[in-house]
Amino acid sequence: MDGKALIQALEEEGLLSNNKFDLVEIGDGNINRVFRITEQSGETYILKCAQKSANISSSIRLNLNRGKNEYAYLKEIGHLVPNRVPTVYGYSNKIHSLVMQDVSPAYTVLQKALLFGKRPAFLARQLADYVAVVGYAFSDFSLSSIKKKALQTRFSNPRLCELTETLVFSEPYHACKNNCFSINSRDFVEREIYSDGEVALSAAKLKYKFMNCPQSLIHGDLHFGSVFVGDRDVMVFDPEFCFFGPIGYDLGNLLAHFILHYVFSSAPYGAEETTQGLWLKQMAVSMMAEFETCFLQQARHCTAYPFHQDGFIRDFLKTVMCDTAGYAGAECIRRVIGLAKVSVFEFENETDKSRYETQALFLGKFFITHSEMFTSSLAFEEQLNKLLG
Ligand code: SR1
Ligand code: MG
Repeated sequence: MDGKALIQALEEEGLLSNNKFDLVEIGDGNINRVFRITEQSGETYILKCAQKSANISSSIRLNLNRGKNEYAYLKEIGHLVPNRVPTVYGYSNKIHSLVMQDVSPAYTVLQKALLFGKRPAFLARQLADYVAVVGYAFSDFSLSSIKKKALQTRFSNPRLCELTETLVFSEPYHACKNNCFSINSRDFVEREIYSDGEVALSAAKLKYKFMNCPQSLIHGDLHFGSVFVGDRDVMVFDPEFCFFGPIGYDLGNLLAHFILHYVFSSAPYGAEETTQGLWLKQMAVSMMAEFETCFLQQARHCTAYPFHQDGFIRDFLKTVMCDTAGYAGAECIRRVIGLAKVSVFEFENETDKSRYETQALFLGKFFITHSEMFTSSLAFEEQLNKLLG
């Protein structure tokens, strides 16, 4: 569909008023097309259009109505934490598109901001609070059983969950046509990932839990390309992979991207830790501590008998922490080996690229195979200090 047809469809559905618009494609996402609509008044909106096949690979076929989940998630979260997600104005069934708030230029995508050396002091705290508040609000600590089951049905997202199951937990662990990395990393990948039985077993456990653990409503793809950062706060966007799953999947994704940025920041300098690297490590450590604190604070007011017991809540939290370690490791591994890289990481030569890849894989492997040791934020602090730098 061309720009004119898109605008016409939105006008017919009452999602845009009869005005003059300009439409420019701005997206470079893996799956959807993204446009900026500018009204004559200068007011701008974002239009996110789903298509049948993914931009990154035409052989990946997806459901066209996936934006409906994203719309419903943004509405729910918008009520819970109003300034943490962009406002969504409507969903078009005709063109399978969302119309939402344009937060630029006040906000930029976190992964780019970090590469430009930005160090927002509030980052760890706000990200941790986001996951803790959403994770708690949609869990059995907070919702009635009936309401939670209804939401689970509402947010069942089978095709995008299946995509994650394949791209994150299956393909990176065996030689497969979608996998791609530096030729210099080949021996390492074959020896340390493809042929290691312990790695395969850990991947199986993480995948099974991802498929069978509806703890709460999760974003489902919470990497640094799904977070905007402004001068005072962050906003989370792009929740089309949302569903009821393990809370540690979201927190683990965030942790993985702190780790990947850490490794990237020091890759050209060998093992030397940079100032940016040190800051990223500290952020990762404080995110874990803040998550623990924020979750426990909310749980103090829990009245859902018998889940309200301190011992039960602390046990639950331990499990979330271990899951976080496992999913952080899995995210590090898939972004190096599998389809859908962290595209902003660029290397001038194969030696730097392979140094980055193997270090990220070493860490990813450690996290997935030792996840049970990460029972508290203190354990994360100890291990991150040992493993990084
Ligand atoms: C077909 S590519 C899909 C990937 O892009 C998204 O950002 C998710 O990470 C997903 O795994
Ligand atoms: Mg995305």
